[in-house]
Amino acid sequence: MARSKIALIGAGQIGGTLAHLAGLKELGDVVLFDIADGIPQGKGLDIAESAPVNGFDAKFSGASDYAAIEGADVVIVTAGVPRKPGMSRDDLIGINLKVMEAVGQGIKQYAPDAFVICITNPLDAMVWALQKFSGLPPQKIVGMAGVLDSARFRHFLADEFGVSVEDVTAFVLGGHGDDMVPLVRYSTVAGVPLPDLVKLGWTTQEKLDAMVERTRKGGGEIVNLLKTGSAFYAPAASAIAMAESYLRDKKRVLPCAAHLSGEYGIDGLFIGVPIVIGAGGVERVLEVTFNADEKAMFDKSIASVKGLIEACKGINSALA
Ligand code: A3D
Repeated sequence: MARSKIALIGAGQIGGTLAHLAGLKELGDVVLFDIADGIPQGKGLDIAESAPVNGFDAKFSGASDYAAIEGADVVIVTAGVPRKPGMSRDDLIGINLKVMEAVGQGIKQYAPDAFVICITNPLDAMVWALQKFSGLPPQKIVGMAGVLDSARFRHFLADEFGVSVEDVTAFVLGGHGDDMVPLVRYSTVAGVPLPDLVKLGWTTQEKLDAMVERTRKGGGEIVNLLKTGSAFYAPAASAIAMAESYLRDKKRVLPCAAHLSGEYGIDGLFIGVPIVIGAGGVERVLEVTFNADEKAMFDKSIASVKGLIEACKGINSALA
């Protein structure tokens, strides 16, 4: 069987890390695409030269012409600009919306059958716009945010409890903004929900609340430390987990920004919810029930996403 083809649109910090991880996991041959000529070619060659040492077989190439992504099975989009200290994700909307238009046209022309994972911020609006520009079926395009936000929460929890990250599950839903919704009731250590662990004295409610808040601001914490860009190792690892679930038909249940058609009472938006990713793309949306507090947080997050969509429509009349 021929190797899968993975196209990475954007060969910056996340794009380069994605290429390296795709190689280490032997997910397929990788094409890096970027408008900055030389960067995708250079990173591709550098990673190819690491393959003999790490013992993986895959081809890596760099390009600045969309024809190179032709026939890709998976496309992961990081093209655009990241935030700098003092910026919110929403400040990126004007520049990155234009980038999504170009990327959408490239995908439409050369990789209309791909499973597309968007990472560019502001995530929930950019994946919505990319679906419109590319014309992809909604079940073949998702946004990466929930896996990352949940991983941040899992890291904080595992650290607090002194247990393996493997035994901590967490769900962070809603939009990928500071009002994202970490669902404490649905997050567990080996199946034991966090509220029960508070009762057992494993942590206090105050500490748990602080970890929830740190998760919400997790992206900003890294931006403030790096000063020149945003997180890239954990975002890349998260998108690779999603790509792997599609390419290997693993049917993992992952929180992702998926197109909703009535689920959660939402129609036509991409919102972070648990989905099953398999060979069919988004194969199923898992609808969890919310209590009143969770519903209020979710609704607030949805309102923010709707505001961003309206802003996109205001910038580009083709989206209205
Ligand atoms: P960076 O290292 O700047 O890479 C972006 C790359 O995109 C650069 O190499 C640019 O040359 C390239 N680029 C710009 N315009 C185009 C274009 N029209 N076509 C092709 N390539 C282009 O950024 P990064 O990799 O750190 O981050 C990429 C994006 O991911 C940013 O928008 C971040 O805000 C976003 N991000 C999202 C998350 C989520 O959890 C959703 C997390 C971290 C970063």
